[in-house]
Amino acid sequence: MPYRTNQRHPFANRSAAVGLAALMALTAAGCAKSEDDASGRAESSATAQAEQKVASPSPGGKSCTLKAYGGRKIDLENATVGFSQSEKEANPFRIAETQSIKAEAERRGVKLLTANAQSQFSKQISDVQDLLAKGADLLVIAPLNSDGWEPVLRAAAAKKVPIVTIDRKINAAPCKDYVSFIASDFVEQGRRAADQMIEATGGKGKVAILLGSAGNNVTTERTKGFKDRIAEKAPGLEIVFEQTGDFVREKGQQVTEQLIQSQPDITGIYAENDEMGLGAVGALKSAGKKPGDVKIVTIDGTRNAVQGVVDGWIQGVIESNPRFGPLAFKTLDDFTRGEEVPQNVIIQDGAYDADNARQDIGKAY
Ligand code: GZL
Repeated sequence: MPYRTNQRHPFANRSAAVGLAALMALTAAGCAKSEDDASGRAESSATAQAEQKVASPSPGGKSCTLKAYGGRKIDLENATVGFSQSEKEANPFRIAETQSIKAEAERRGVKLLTANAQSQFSKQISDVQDLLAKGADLLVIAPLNSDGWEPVLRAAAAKKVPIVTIDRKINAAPCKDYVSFIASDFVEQGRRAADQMIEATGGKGKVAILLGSAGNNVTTERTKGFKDRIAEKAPGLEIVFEQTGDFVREKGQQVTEQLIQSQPDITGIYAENDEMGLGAVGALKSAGKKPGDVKIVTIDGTRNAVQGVVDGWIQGVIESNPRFGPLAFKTLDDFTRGEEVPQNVIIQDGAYDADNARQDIGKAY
């Protein structure tokens, strides 16, 4: 079974040209190999083949230019880019995301300043203020939360420093507070996870949801997509438990331990990221369960979770590709040269199940 993506016609509208340019840039950029100083792990050339591809460049086709944004002309080659990472690099999603940004900056010879908020929003706000103080001419932000960005937006606007946001959305005005937003379609990820859960359970039984952390669009959208799809396709699947595991493995394990006490006959667990899903596997192992006793579906596409599919503990993984480096820098490059960039770029994500996990694990991160 091929490595499947959420195929939609990628270039269906005016901004298709912009999206196509982004996609062509990705192809031209090739697959930057990179060493991750956080974990010292180099991405193999196989995984680099899973660089991001644009699915539909910008819903509604809106774009942004330097002129419309009101920025000053910047020569990217001589500029300093500041990158603000949200969560601690204990999660392979964050490690791969930071590694992709660093590798692309290095490949283009662009000076990069980085900061990591260690999953504390107040620190992310001060991190970005610090990057501005250190002279960042452009910012790439992976936001922890969707709200509370006003102080940063004001400070960046005062210095005419353009912002590109990746992964999670900030609730602010495109082409005014930030230039462009590059991300997955998280509602679609939830829908596809529901399809995998329906397939694994035959559409009947009791399902628990390990929710992501509160205060960001990823958790709300992955939950919405999953619930809507279950209601639409499998009314015989009852959602009997929802609790946050904060996107971390330890909490995913703790919550699952409570779950199997309160719901000993649970049929399936939908974990809104791999780390919590792997925590659930740990709890099930400790409780003496066997692979497949409880059907688990997760989202991210990390190496450990895909191995869990190979081993039968996890039935499906929907990819959330964190390799934003090429697209983020392509956006910065076009924007600073006065070209149109899409206000929203949605990337394609793959999926893994028992049919393709073993052959496609090289694409995991
Ligand atoms: C999704 C990203 C999520 C990952 C989690 O794009 O924001 O945050 O799915 C991470 O692993 O914590």
